Amino acid sequence: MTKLVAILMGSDSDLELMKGAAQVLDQFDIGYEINVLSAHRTPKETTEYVDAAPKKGIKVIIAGAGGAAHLAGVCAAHFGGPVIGVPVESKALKGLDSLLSTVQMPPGVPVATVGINAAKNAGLLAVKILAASDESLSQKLNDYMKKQTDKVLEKNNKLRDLGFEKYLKSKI
Ligand code: RP5
Repeated sequence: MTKLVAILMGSDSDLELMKGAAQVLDQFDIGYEINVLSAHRTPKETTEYVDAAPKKGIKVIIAGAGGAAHLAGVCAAHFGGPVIGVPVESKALKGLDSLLSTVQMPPGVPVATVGINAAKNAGLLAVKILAASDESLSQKLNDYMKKQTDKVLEKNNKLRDLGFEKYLKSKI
């Protein structure tokens, strides 16, 4: 399977969260590589990896890091394609540091930043980017979105039928 997405993270401590992006890509049968590479602890290896990515066929990079989270920014500085940044929740500042470090890029070097810990959304955003030039993937995405809508409408019907008290009890 061609690997179209690179998932990077600053530490293996990010993996439990970042696997959410991989799981979404699995759902859509999109090939990916997954690596621990840090903007600060492995700067040389990180830039070498990102520089080599286009030749391997990588179209989108998802980069998750916490604290002084510069990984997505470094990727965006070296990669011509879209970079999606995942700010990973930090202990000291609950991820606000990660969010600001990831999202506040200088003009000319964009990082599409998702919410704190929103690895699943990063995966979905990668799918959407790839679906823009892939009709069959676009169809799969439409089906996925429709299922999501149907689930909410089903819950709403149940809420209307039962009333809120019975509905909440039925969820326990
Ligand atoms: C960042 O520092 C990583 O992305 C991680 O979120 C955070 C803590 O890393 P570890 O000390 O757990 O390796 O670089």
